[in-house]
Amino acid sequence: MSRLVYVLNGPNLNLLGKRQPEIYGRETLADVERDCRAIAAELKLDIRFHQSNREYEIIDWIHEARETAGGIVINPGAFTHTSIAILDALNAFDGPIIECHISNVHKRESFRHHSYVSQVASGVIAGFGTQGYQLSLRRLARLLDDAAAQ
Ligand code: CA2
Repeated sequence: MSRLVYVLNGPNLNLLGKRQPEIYGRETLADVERDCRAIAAELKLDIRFHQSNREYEIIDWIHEARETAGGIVINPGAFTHTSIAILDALNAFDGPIIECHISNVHKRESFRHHSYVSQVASGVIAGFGTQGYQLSLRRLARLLDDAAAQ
């Protein structure tokens, strides 16, 4: 199985570290990408790291991942709670998917408590801050290792 992993980020995550630090922390998305690349090197994963405010772009990256990648880490942002289209795209992906949220969505407004993505995710992480991305990559590496050993 491919050790290429897509790390996908949804709307407004480009603002990370620039607003609402009490919820999302002070790290920017560039910091998150740097940390992901460092841990990916340790785990011998290759990563493609993307962010978009456009639903179709995220869907296109998921379709691309179908052809090339072994796994996906996705923080769909607010699309988590609204997008059947992203769910459908993820349903067509064969490898493990980790859903990652910076904040603890369950401690927040009730509209953040439901995720369309969770039903296709191997695992969900929320409330670990931006460290959640590193933990997601660790889990994905383990799942890819286990699948390779089967
Ligand atoms: O906790 C998360 O990671 C979320 O996916 C973030 C989304 C939110 O809609 C989800 O319910 C939970 C929002 C991302 C917005 O990111 C910002 C970062 C800094 C300033 C403003 C927005």
